[in-house]
Amino acid sequence: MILALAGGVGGARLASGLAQALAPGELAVVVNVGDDFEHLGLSISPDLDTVMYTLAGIHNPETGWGRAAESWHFMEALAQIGGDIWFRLGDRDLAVHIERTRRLRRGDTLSAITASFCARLAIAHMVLPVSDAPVRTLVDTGAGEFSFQDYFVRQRCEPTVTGFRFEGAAEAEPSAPLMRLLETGAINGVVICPSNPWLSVAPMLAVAQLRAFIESKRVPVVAVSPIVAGGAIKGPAAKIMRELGLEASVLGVARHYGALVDAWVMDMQDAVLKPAIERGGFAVALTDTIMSAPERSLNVARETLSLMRRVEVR
Ligand code: FO1
Repeated sequence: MILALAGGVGGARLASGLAQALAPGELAVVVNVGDDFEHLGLSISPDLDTVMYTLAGIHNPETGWGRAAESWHFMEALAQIGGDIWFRLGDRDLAVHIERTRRLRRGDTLSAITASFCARLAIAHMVLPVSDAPVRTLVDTGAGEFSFQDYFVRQRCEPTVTGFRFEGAAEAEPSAPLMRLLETGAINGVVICPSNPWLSVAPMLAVAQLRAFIESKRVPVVAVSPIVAGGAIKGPAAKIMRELGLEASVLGVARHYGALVDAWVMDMQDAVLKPAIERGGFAVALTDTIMSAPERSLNVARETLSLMRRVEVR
């Protein structure tokens, strides 16, 4: 079984490629919960929903988040009566937040709720929140500390980032189904998806048992670069790197993950950086990593799995 660590849009796209390449039972997608928050009395899990909608083929391809064929009557009616509309919840999407909130209140775990939704949406692979207990990303900036969605959506990632905190991570354990996978030796390899290393992957690696499993080097770890030609495909990864004084390139990301990763899938546009990555001791595959269509996601997934097999036999 392959364990794929995924955050938002980039993670969901590679997860959908891996889901096409692997048989049911061969893939578990571990998803960031650092973006989760309570809003309008509802429990919102944006990255879980992005992965779930993408794997079910009902995602909004323009925004990357939310559902396709969405309508916005709720938001319009909320605006009319002076409600909070900075975070947009579509009518269909709302059903998931309302039902998740109801089940959490009656005591179901986030992992059980996610499994149940995924089964109803005919998703054949496992989708696992990294933890059932809350982990909340807080962003330190020159303008003060923001909760994740406040920084990301309300402030449009404009404040200059100086650091991060993952509240709850020190106490959080892997969710029960993830713990079972880590303990049973079912995992043959780990894929770090091209999700934001600081905002999406770091909150997952802050869960000690998951990090320890990856660090134990029992299985090969392959990462797909979220930075192509000095920029992020989507989102603020390159901006954050520059603000933290790091080089916004695949090389900068490789230095950030260091020995946690064994091999890199990087974009052909960055071919000049391949020798520098290899000098760091990493195996490298060059391919077109822009996953703008399902067949492109499948190609990146196949390259990733084939690189993983090469690393395994080293
Ligand atoms: N991102 C935005 O930039 N603006 C929004 O209004 C917004 C609403 C939203 C609703 C449901 C959901 O699951 C995700 C939503 N996102 C929105 C994305 C969310 O902020 C994610 O945390 C980021 O995409 C990071 O992965």
